[in-house]
Formats: sequence, structure tokens, C-alpha cells
Amino acid sequence: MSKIILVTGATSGFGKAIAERFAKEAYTVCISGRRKERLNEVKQELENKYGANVVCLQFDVRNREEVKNAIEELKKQVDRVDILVNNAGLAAGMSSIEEGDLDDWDTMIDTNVKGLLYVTRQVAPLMKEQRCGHIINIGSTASKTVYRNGNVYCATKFAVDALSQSMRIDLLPYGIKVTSVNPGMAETEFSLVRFKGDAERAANVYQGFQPLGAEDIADIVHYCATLPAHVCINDLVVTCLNQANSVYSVKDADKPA
Ligand code: NDP
Ligand code: 8X3
Repeated sequence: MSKIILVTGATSGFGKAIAERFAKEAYTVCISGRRKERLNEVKQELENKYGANVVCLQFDVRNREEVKNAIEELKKQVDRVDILVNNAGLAAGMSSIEEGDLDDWDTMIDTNVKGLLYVTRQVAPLMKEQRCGHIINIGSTASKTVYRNGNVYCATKFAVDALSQSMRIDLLPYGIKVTSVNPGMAETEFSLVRFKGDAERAANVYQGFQPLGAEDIADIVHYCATLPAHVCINDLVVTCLNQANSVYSVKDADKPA
């Protein structure tokens, strides 16, 4: 029987690439996001390319009821969840603390922290019953080091780090692995969302060097998820070659000859 993975935020970026990486390996792939059309497109693509079994779950991770109903629906379609990738997340804006937009703050906290918790709260009991499972939380270099004007986004990703550490302890007796994957700058829709559709500003973030791509993160998640049963990567930080952490990076043009 094929293994089953649930990926939140699989309508673009890391989540979509992770879904594809596991579809390629004949997993049953459960994909989620708010955008229904995108979910259907991803499903179609994975079915056509890999003959994959794809389950679409449209829900907003911020909405408790929607999360609960979606996982109830999922339970009717699959009999277990082997891997949960808590990937859905975003940055909204980038302002100094005294100028921050309160709605942006709520959006980030509700999505990145509370959303991750709501999904985990529904899925972890299934894994507990199974006495195995793997939760992979997508943190960030911003989970480790804060940067100027990153305040609330960084705080949400520090929270993801704390929750990964904490749930690893809570779930340890049940044989459930918890891995935190913390990427640096990667070109997805992330900056377009952060800068509210300003494509020029978004593209500018990745000028002058080769950032990570979504496929790089998908390969890493796949590696973490396919290690022998007794091996668990707890915490992994990955950046492109031009980045050391949230604060230090170098453009190709500024490297010594
Ligand atoms: P994208 O914007 O490309 O993808 C974000 C995904 O999250 C989309 O599928 C979106 O789906 C989903 N999402 C956002 N809000 C919600 C919500 N309320 N409910 C359900 N789904 C939601 O960005 P990335 O792929 O880059 O981001 C994925 C994760 O990686 C995020 O947690 C981000 O913080 C993290 N990250 C990103 C880095 C980067 O540089 N790109 C680096 C480090 C970490 P939809 O809009 O359809 O709901
Ligand atoms: C996303 C990467 O550098 O914007 O977590 O914090 S960064």
C-alpha cells in the first residue's frame, strides 16, 4: 500500500514541489491550500505526469472549523497519514516595529503559528494511534536569526522552532519523528505575497545571486522523510551558497575576484 503524505500550502512554491517529489515516488499525496483552482491544477498535473493518487483539501489553516472538517474528510479517504508537512505560511509586509500594519501581524501570527497548530492538533492524534509518523515543519533562517524589519515574521518562525522542539518531546514516546527544515532565501511566490503583488520589488530580492529553488527544499524534505526508521534529523538549516544566515549574504558581483 502506498504511503500517505499531507502537505499544507501545496498550491505553489515549496509545498507544490514537495507534493511533486513524493508523487514521483508513488506516495498518495494530499494537497491543501485556499485556492481551489490551483489545487485542481496541481492534482491534474501530478496525475498526468506520475499517475499519482492525489487528494485535494481546500481549507484555510487559520480557520479551526475548516481544518477540523478537512481532516475529517481526509480520514474518509485514507486510513493513515505517514507524513505531515506543515508548510503553509507567509510574510506580509516588512516594516519597522513602530510602523507595522496590525492586520499584517495578525495574518502572519494566525497563519504561521496558529494555523500550524490547528493542523497538527488534528493530525498528531492519528499518528499517535498509528504509533509512527513524521511531522516536518517548515521554519526559516528567520527561525534562528532576526533581521531588520523582519520583527513579526521572525517571531512567528522562532515560534515554529519552539513548537518543533516541543512537539518532538511530546510525541517521542509514540515513535513520531519531528523535523524542522529551515530554508534561507528561495525564489517562490513568497516575496510577491510579502510585497502584496509588487513583482519588481519581489524579483529584486533575488538579484545578483542564485537563490534556493523550491525543488531544492523538496529534495531535502524527501531525504529527511526517507531515512531509516531509527534516524531522525531534528533540525536542518539550508541556504544558497551566497547566504550565511538571515543577516549576511553576498551578491556575486561583490565577491573577490
Ligand atoms: P509561496 O507563497 O509560494 O507558498 C505559500 C503556500 O502557503 C501557498 O500554497 C499558499 O496557498 C499557502 N498558504 C498561505 N496562507 C495560507 C492559509 N491561510 N491557509 C492555507 N494555505 C495557506 O511561498 P513558499 O513556498 O516560499 O513558502 C512556504 C513556506 O516556506 C512558508 O511557511 C514560508 O514562511 C517558508 N519559507 C519560505 C522561504 C522563501 O524564501 N521562499 C524561506 C524560508 C521559509 P494558498 O494561497 O492557495 O492558500
Ligand atoms: C523566508 C526567508 O529571508 O525572507 O523565511 O526571512 S526570509
